[in-house]
Amino acid sequence: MSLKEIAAELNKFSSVLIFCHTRPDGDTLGCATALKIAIEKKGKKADIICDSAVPEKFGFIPAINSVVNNVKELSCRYEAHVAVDCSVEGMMGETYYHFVKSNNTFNIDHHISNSKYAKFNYVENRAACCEIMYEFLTVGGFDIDEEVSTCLMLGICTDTGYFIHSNVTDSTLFIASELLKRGAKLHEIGKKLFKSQKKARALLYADVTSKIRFYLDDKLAMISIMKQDLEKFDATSDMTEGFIDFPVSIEGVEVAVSILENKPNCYKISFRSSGKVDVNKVAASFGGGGHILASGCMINGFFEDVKDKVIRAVSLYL
Ligand SMILES: [Mn+2]
Repeated sequence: MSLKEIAAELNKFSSVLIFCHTRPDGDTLGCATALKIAIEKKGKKADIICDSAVPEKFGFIPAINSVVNNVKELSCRYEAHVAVDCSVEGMMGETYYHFVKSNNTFNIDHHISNSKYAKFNYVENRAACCEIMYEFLTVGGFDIDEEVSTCLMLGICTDTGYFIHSNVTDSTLFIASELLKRGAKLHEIGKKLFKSQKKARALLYADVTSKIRFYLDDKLAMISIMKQDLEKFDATSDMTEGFIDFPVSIEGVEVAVSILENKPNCYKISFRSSGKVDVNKVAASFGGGGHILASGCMINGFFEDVKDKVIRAVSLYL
């Protein structure tokens, strides 16, 4: 189905619940808030649900305070359920059990590994899901005002590392330009998200990067963040977003890996490739996925075993 046909399907409904992925980033939140505001402007009802708390740093984004974390907080039933930026059902966390309760499920995403779990699926390999959402709102006849533009710009900025990743295309810049024309707060996004951080994050970053390890002839650089590291600096796990950009920036490094302790013996692994290695395949070998240059998965086990498994998996693709 084309994006226009999917937009026409969604336009049939007057109440929509939007699902973000767990540990929400700027892209999933940007898509969700943009869609909510745009739907409400048509005089309809729209709400956003996300399994985990919204990081404080996104506080300046329009409608962000309306995101609920638990189905119990919802006041009504919704005719349609829309997942944004979720490549697989599991990315919605616990809220997935609620997602499937609707007969009208939508899946709008930009991960090539998307498992097409909804009734209406639109998946395209783009720099950010917010790029797709911009086109969705355009073909769906929604008003893209200043607030919506800022929300969409957020996802484009965060998923491209402020227009620096190799996923940036002419359409990324074209859409960013259109959003800027409509009043998107590009400078504020840059200042608040890329040029400012909490002291706890800075101290954690210094500590984590000082313990960087190299494997496979220095082609693999690895950082790890344990619960006790977070506690030491009074930091939260969402503060580690972007840490992996440092090891992957090192000359000669083909793959960077970040191992984040999620709970005892359960680790969230993030992969970044500097270009040659398809880390989507590496993550897929552990049941995860993502993009060619950025992917992730969860692995259970003791830290040393998890680390060894990751090194072995990466070595197969070097
Ligand atoms: Mn995304």
